[in-house]
Amino acid sequence: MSLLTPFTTMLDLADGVLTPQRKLVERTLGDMDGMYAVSVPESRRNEVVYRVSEIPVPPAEGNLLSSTTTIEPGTLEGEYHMTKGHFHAKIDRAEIYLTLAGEGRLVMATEDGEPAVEPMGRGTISYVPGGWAHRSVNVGAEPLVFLAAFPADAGYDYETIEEQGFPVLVLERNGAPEVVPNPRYRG
Ligand code: PAN
Ligand code: ZN
Repeated sequence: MSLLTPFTTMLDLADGVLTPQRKLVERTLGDMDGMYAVSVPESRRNEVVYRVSEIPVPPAEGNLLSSTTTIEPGTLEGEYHMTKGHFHAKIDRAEIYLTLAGEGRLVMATEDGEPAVEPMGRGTISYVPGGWAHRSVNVGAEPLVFLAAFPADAGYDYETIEEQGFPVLVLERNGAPEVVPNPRYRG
């Protein structure tokens, strides 16, 4: 068995920035066209919605992958800024989110279309069991920052969510978050 060398990363608890920064993915509203209830206007396509900084390790069984996500506050016509959301390619792989800053909702769904919504806030540890697609939503006025840890062989299945959506949406109604059925859900 070949061993990895132990290593350390610094995390800024307020904004999720990792030092050294190894792998950074930025998602704009344009990257997410078709995932919100309304289509993304040309004028907002380049707006960054969230950043994911990963601490890469080989995707082997037994390794642990970790990453921070920082979601900027805001909405697209009342639908809060959110991640794309995914099942894990190895669908039974679970995940833990530790929220560091901000206020959010963790929207989850099974393949059968059963929804679950859990609160995210500084100090919450969210457990995403295997078999549940997951998307995080920033419902606050500040960036939502969380650390994720999951098996390195989990992989990502984005296609299912791109095709079906989630069974519920988190919308801003009278300044507060409300969870409503997604009329466009095709599960
Ligand atoms: C997280 C997510 C991250 C971004 O690290 O990958 O929050 O969300 P999307 O991957 O859905 O764009 C995680 O759940 N990893 O498994
Ligand atoms: Zn995941």
